[in-house]
Amino acid sequence: MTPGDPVAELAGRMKSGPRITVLTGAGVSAASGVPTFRGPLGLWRNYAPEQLATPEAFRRDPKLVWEWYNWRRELIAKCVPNVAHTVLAAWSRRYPDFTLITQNVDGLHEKAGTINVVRFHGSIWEVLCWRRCPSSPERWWDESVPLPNIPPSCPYCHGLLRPGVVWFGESIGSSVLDRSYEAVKCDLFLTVGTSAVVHPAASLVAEASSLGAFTVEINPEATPSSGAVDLAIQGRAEVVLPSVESLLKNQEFEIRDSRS
Ligand code: BV8
Repeated sequence: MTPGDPVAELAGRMKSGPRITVLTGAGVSAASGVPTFRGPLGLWRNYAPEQLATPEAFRRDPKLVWEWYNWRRELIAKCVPNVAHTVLAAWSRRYPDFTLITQNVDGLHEKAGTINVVRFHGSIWEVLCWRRCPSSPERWWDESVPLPNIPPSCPYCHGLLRPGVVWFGESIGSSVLDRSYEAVKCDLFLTVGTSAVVHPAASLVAEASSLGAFTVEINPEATPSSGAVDLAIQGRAEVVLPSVESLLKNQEFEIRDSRS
């Protein structure tokens, strides 16, 4: 461990088996081939996500919005978790008090075997009736690729379906917020692969810090959080996370693996 090496510092803080909470964004899925929102590939037919991921856009043109989601579902269905996902999945099973809060809707953390995932913005693989018809469940899983019809119909009332994600201008689910605000009471808070511009997800780092967590950012670029965290590691998730893991492995320490 060279002194001043941020990767070694992070590994050093993990070896005691602290309470760990990780917040992830689109950057964690970049190596899997899922385009990030605000990167060069973030546009679809020249629309920015903020123009399509809203109830107003859906009300105005449900077909266009579903074409965007269908395109993303088809793309994501071909993607597999990358080593950043698999390292986080291993940590979720190794550390007794570990929570992963993801802004991503792609489901790759769950596909990698991560447990205790909080889906802060929902899932692209869930749907619900747009008008919440009384005979339909609150939401349900639908992995059909491509969608049989665009826009898809509710099988219970034959009205519109909507994607099971949180749109701009919509509130985060109360149980998701409760779990997240419980999880920020931790020793170590990592924010990985997020531009930290979407709230309230972006505020979780400051919340954790105010409660005494040591905060770490992993991102190849600076973000609005970079100046506020205790340790900013400039690098890609699929490089930094395995580097931390290999240091942890070489230090031959055992955390009570209560979840094997
Ligand atoms: C709400 C689901 C109450 C849909 C998404 C306070 C301040 C300012 C604004 C607001 C505020 N409070 C509320 C707002 C409004 C709004 C908001 O935040 N707007 C922003 C744009 C200014 N927030 C809301 O509306 C939220 N609701 O607050 O409810 C309310 C109600 C009414 C009115 C007001 C408030 C709901 C927001 C949820 C929106 N839904 N997604 C879908 O996916 O289709 S957000 C969308 O952005 C995705 O979920 C995404 O995860 C999220 C954040 O983006 P990132 O994940 O960070 O991705 P991005 O591309 O931006 O960045 C990628 C990063 O990765 C970069 O930093 C890059 O450097 C890095 N990277 C690249 N490669 C790698 C890498 N990192 C590591 N390794 C690599 N290899």
